[in-house]
Amino acid sequence: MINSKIPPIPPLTKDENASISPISNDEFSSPISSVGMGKFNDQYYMARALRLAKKGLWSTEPNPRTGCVLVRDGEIVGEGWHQVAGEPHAEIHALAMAKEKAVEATCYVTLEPCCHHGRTPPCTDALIKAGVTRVVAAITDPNPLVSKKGIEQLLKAGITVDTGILSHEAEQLNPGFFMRMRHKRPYIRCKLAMSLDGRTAMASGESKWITSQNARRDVQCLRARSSAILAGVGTVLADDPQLTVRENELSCKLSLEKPVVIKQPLRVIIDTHLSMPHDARMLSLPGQTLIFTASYNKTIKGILEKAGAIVVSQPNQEKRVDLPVLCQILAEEYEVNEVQMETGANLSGAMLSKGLIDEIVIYMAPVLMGNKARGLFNLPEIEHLNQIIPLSIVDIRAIGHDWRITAHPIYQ
Ligand code: AOF
Ligand code: ZN
Repeated sequence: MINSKIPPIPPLTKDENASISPISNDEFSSPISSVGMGKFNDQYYMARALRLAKKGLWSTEPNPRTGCVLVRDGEIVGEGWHQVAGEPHAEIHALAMAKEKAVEATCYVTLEPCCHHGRTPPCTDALIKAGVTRVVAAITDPNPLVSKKGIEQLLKAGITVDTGILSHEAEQLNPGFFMRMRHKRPYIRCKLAMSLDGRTAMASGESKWITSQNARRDVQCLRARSSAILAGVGTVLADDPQLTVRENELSCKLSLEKPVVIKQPLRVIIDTHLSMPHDARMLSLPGQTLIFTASYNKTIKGILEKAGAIVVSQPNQEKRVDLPVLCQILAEEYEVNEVQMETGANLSGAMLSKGLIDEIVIYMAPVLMGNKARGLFNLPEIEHLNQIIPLSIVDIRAIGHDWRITAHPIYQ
């Protein structure tokens, strides 16, 4: 029986669900453990821990979204989720709820418990001290400070540890954290709006409002889960965009338990020649703007820095911004997990041809723009069919009158 004192997790709303990266068809492919088979098995409790973890979609970065459920004698005695970096981890919330009932309980947690002193003390110590006898972790932590060491500590303390339950889902919930820890770069999602005939802007560059307001509200949710938004200076010069998350425009509910000021994603502008206007609207908005340039012009750099921007000169041999290095800097110096690209066809094409785009989210509006209009990705190097980039489509759904297609490029 589930303890009636534990409030049920409210189901995700349709919109909340839609803004979470789709889970593939093999959602329930992880093995079911022979331990804990009864009315509710390990998978059941881990699925619940994952649902709790999803509540942290908007707020935990740079930390991973993590959930925890404590079960004793078939009864849920505590549960929690990591809400904000610097605050207690999921296990600590669950232990606080369970109090003495944590003794001899099983802890279901979506990530290997940490064993290091970061912004908070180690969860392994807290679990050992509380008398938990079994830990089921969906997946090992890719953070080298923790990886497998958390499990080792628990085993040393005589705790039974099982892993591999819904591990795929636990990783999918944290694509940026896993990418940053494993490959020292963020997970990059490229958002595009296009007509039914695959055009994204008129020949003049005019491109505002191809899709409906519903789609734009959905984009706000993707922004809200991102650590950074990437755009080219051309977009700044044409539209003077804000590139912010605006709470009143979100179609999803942020599942925060207390009122907090929304953390604005870092705004990253690629600006080869430093043509960013010093009075660009985003420079006076909450949040930070980071300009990557190939220029070393100290005077303009000084003006932009005075206007509030951080300017990083990072040219490659062709005197353009070095995109792979930019990604590495975002991960290593700014702890950026997920990047949302909102760029034109040139930058989108350049990022794609360097294999730097992990996910493409296309909003397709029921309009035709004609063949003079611009395409999605400028890829001049593609001339033959054997060079085309295949996509694996993982989700298609209607967003108002538009369609949203989510796909992963398959780089050969
Ligand atoms: C857990 N449970 O809920 C989370 C974990 O600076 P700190 O103390 O917040 O530690 C951050 C690291 O802890 C993070 O990089 C990741 O390795 C782990 N996250 N671990 O046991 C949690 N969020
Ligand atoms: Zn921890």
